[in-house]
Order: sequence, then C-alpha cells, then structure tokens
Amino acid sequence: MTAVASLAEKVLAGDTGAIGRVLTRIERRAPGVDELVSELQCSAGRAHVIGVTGPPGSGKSTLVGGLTARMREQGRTVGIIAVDPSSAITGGAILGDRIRMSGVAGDPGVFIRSIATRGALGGLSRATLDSIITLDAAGKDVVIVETVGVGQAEVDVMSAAQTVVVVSMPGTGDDVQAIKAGLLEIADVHVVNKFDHPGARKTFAELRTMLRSAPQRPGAWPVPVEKAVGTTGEGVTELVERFAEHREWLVADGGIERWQRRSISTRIRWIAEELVLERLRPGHPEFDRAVEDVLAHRGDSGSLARRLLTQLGNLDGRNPRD
Ligand SMILES: Nc1nc2c(ncn2[C@@H]2O[C@H](COP(=O)(O)OP(=O)(O)O)[C@@H](O)[C@H]2O)c(=O)[nH]1
Ligand SMILES: [Mg+2]
Repeated sequence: MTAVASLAEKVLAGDTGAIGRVLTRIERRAPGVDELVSELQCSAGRAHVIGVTGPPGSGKSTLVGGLTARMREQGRTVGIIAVDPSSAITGGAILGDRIRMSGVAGDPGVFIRSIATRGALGGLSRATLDSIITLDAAGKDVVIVETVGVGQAEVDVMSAAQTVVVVSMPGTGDDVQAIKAGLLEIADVHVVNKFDHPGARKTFAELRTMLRSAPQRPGAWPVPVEKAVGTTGEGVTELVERFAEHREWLVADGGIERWQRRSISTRIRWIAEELVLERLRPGHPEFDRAVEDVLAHRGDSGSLARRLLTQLGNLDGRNPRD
C-alpha cells in the first residue's frame, strides 16, 4: 500500500493524528496533497457544513463553542476549522479562540484546527474546502467553519458551507455591520449575539425589517433571525434547530447535491488550472518554443497559445522539470 493510500485509510477510520497530518499538508500545499484529498473526496458528502461569519468580536468563537457543546449533547461529532488569515500577522488571535472554545477542546468527538494560509489567490478558500472534505471523510457529522467577515477572501470561504450563519452584535452606530460587509446576501441564518447588551433589540428589529423588505423568491428558504448570548449559551439550542431545519430544506430542495457539484467542480478547476499554469511558463520547452515562434513570425500569440493548450491535452502527469 502506498503512503498516500494508508494515510487516506487512517483518515477514513477517523484517526485524529492522521487527520492532523493531512490538514498540515493541505495548509502547506505539500506535494501529492491533491491526490490525497481527491481520494478522500470520494468518501465525503455526509457532513453538515456550517459556516459562521460576522465582524470581529461579535462572538463567533464563543458561539461556536456553545453550538459544539449542544451538538455533542445530541451525540454528533464535530470538526471545527477556524480560518484566520490575520493571525499570521497578529499572532495570538487563534490561541484566544482556542481558549474560548476550551469547554469542548478535550473531547475526542471534537476536532479543532486553525488555518492561517495567506499567500496565493484563493489559497484560503482552497485550504478551507480541502480541510472540510478531510473532516467530512473522517466521519465528522458536522463541520463548522469560522471566519471573520471582513474581506472578500474571507467571504469567499463561506461558499464552501451549506448553511451560512451571520453573527451580528448590537451596533455602535446606526447600521447593522453585517449589511455593510455584504454579508446579508449570503446568510441562511442570522443571529444577533450579545443580547444581554442594550441596543440588541434595535439591531434585531433593523435586521428583521431589512430582511422583510428584501424581495423573496417563491419557495425560497425564509431566513430566520435569532437572538443569542454566547457567554451563557442562551439561544444556542434554537440555533441548532434552525441549522437542522435549513439542512432538511436543502436536502428537499436539492441543495446538498448542488453543493456537492459545486465543491467537485471547484476542485477540478483548481487542479486543472494549476496543471496548466505549471506548464505555461518560461522555462518549459514547449512554452519557450512558442515564444521563439512568435518572435520569428512563425505564428501569433493567440494561435500559439491554442497550440500549447492542445499539446497540454496530452498531459501524462510528468513534471516538465523532471
Ligand atoms: N456580553 C457578552 N459578551 C460576549 C457574548 N458573546 C461573546 N462575548 C464576548 O465577546 C468577546 C469576543 O468574542 P469572540 O467569541 O472571540 O468573538 P469573535 O471575534 O467573533 O470570534 C469575548 O470577550 C467574549 O467573551 C455575549 O453574548 N455577551
Ligand atoms: Mg473568533
């Protein structure tokens, strides 16, 4: 058995050490990781993938801790991915999250991992999706992805979720922050956290008004607005119920299958793009030949680009640098 096959097998058996090793390979984009995740993807597709986003400090991590505890009471296993690209700069943010989630940290039915991949365009989304696939294949019943809803890269990460939860907190100004950040459109469930704070009712009412005034497509999921106090666990049971309802709605509406199609096509595109880009660059013999041909007027850039793609059609998996 190859090393990749045995590592995949261990993940499928739910081996915590193996899951950790695969997630590290994903984050580092280690050689062979695409094959590994592709193999795991064949056994994925069971987990409910829940994305939790919202402004920094709104209580996402605190809520994720509470939600996880509730799901554990229901006997479900949980994988948590905390996506935090800023932590590479700020340092301790992730550790703080871990401590806040520590109520569930020692539980073998809970796997927590932070991702701080920055670097390449789409690197964050890719590491997130591959990590979700790994935890799903490892048999986690629920995979929760937490990411701060500030930049486009973080919002993009949410496309890997089946149910998107947007956490708001009582505003300091007039606006609900979620609206400013463009999170309104992607929410399947809204929650106004810190309901122990004055001003929470106002935020709640604003959000509800906003949602009611948005045009509703017939048969669409009616996006609920919930209240919570992350620090006491108030509202967590209701949130978990809404997630289950949304999942049921997705199943009936064909949404899970659409999600699977989307994840598969996204990965095919990423891998194909990478295979192509690896070969379409100076130093690759066919590429250099095309450049010389254009220079010597033996063709134009467009036709030679097409010729290169045809040549790439005979991909045999060989690395051109070998
Ligand atoms: N008063 C109050 N504080 C909360 C509540 N939920 C979270 N917090 C606090 O808000 C701060 C930020 O919480 P955290 O979960 O790290 O937010 P995140 O950045 O969205 O993950 C922490 O000090 C929490 O203890 C809540 O419902 N009420
Ligand atoms: Mg957090």
